[in-house]
Amino acid sequence: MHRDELVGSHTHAPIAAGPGRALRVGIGGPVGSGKTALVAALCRELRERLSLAVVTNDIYTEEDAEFLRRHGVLPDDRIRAVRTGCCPHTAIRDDITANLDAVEQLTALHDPQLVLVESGGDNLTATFSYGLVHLQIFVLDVAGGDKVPRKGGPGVVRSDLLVINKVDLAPLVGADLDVMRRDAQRVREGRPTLFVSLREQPAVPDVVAWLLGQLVVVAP
Ligand SMILES: Nc1nc2c(ncn2[C@@H]2O[C@H](COP(=O)(O)OP(=O)(O)OP(=O)(O)O)[C@@H](O)[C@H]2O)c(=O)[nH]1
Ligand SMILES: [Mg+2]
Repeated sequence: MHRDELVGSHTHAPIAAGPGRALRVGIGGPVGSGKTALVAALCRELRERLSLAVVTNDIYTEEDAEFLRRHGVLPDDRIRAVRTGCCPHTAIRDDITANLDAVEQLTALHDPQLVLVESGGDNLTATFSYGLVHLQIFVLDVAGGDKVPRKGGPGVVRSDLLVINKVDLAPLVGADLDVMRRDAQRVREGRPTLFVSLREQPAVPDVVAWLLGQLVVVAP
């Protein structure tokens, strides 16, 4: 069992989450890197401490929302799906109306303190509009190869937290985690990176700690 490993430190002041105002966190990254697995883990770890809601984005289906409901990570009505019908990044960056509607509906129903918005799986160019989220987590996986962090892109370089998932697969795919750590540190200039295995350590304690460090809950 390995421990999550933090490289760098966060630079944002905590965001106040209170009545009518949730901290909104975008979770983006390539197809299959573990975004939904991370959303599920965060819901399981935080649902007793915070009022939570989730918005998922898929191109043609509601697959991710259905997965989260099937696994009971939150009550069904705290999970909303947006069908983007086009490049996933369009709905989180260019025309964010459908996502904002989903957040608004969840806010009206539950007044959540934290809303996780999962992007559809995309490439290294995808980012969230800051009109939609306050903070962005970008999820890569080791199986994509140890070259990926140095390829850069806005998610890899400027996300508030880079999560490099599936470290359990590193020996199987011949990925050198030291190379990934060095490249991530270089391109991210001090922004934090966490190496995790959602398979081996689903509680991802350091991601949870990082996220809790980003918000101050304001009493009603
Ligand atoms: N070995 C291993 N597999 C993992 C890990 N995390 C997630 N997976 C698996 O990777 C696959 C993809 O995970 P998802 O969470 O669906 O990935 P995603 O980024 O949400 O995928 P899209 O939304 O389709 O882009 C699933 O089969 C997960 O079980 C991990 O740490 N190790
Ligand atoms: Mg997903």
